[in-house]
Amino acid sequence: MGIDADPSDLLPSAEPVRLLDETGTLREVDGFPLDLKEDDHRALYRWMVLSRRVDRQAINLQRQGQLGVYASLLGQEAAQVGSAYVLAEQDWAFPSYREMGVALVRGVDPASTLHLFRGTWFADYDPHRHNFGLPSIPIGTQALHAAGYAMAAKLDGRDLVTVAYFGDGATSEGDPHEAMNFAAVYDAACVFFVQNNQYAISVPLSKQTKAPTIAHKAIGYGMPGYRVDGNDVLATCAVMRKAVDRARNGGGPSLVEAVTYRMESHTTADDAARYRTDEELAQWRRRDPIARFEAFLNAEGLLDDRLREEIDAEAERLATRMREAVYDAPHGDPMELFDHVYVDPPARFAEQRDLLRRELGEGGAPATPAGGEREAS
Ligand SMILES: Cc1ncc(C[n+]2csc(CCOP(=O)(O)OP(=O)(O)O)c2C)c(N)n1
Repeated sequence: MGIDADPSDLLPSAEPVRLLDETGTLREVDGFPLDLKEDDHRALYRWMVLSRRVDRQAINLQRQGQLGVYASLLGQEAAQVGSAYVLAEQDWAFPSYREMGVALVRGVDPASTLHLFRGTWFADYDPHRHNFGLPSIPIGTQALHAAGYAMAAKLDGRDLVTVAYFGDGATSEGDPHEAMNFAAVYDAACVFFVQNNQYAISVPLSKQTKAPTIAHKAIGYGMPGYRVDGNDVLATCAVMRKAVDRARNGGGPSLVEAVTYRMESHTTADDAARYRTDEELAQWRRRDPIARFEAFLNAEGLLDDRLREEIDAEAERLATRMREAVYDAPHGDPMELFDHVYVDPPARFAEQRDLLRRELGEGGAPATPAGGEREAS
């Protein structure tokens, strides 16, 4: 930003950018042009339907005892697909644990993301093949990865943009703050994409921040903040296109707040009925991102029964592959927990490894821990 620039240019619009109203009618907005062809519309629809199906499959696998836990994206399909769709092949996405839709668009086999949730292995895909980072469970840490990667890419003269995906709750943590500050100071080609799904587990947004909106925080870092209707896939594409182009052209980072809603519980281990009302849920159900886009496609004559059937059949094939890959997948050797952690393990680390080895016993099955031997944790 030049010294004469008006800081208020960094502020988000009063209302989230929205191109499709709740009935699916398109109204273009100045400053956020759509550069999508008919095939792009069909592709966006396809990715959203596939995302919803693989998400449902993952929940079912957890309910069948095949996954330890799973974090659903239901309701966030437009935010995830729209934001990932505008990325170029060389760009990088750094996800949290909720980004199955982004994974799909980056070409990651959804089955391979599930080993994390089963506990068989961290992940079964090569991040460098898809430019899609490993899921971060510690909240917000991936923002640092995205900022650092973009800073390093700039030093190396590589043309790429990184996107950090995190939630509204993560904005209360230190890591996203440090990431946004450094990215801005170093003009890193990084977009911070916040899916504001209204809750951090049971903590509502009102208890998360006193800022008028999450996007307003951007001005504090000296970067533009955009606010978009995250249940509108076209608006998400248009806003992300602006932020990504800006980063690619050397304009530095931006913060994009996609206003959306998590329709499921936080994870399969949570019961959202304890802190949300039926009225609130019904209100957001009316803003369903797929139904809204489908209404638009129908009105434009871009969707027919044949295409719908093709996409549904592809979704079923994906779901079948997920079941086959995950069902009763063998667990690895628990001792691997200690591999690749230290070059020179400290003594305490070696003691813990020996303790686990003793607990597992000869056959690999966990032995009953001997009371005196277990360390307090
Ligand atoms: C560093 C850290 N602190 C706390 C947690 C526990 N935790 C798991 S999910 C979560 C809420 C995250 O909410 P948000 O960032 O809004 O993302 P969402 O899950 O809604 O997508 C918390 C606090 C954690 N995983 N990592």
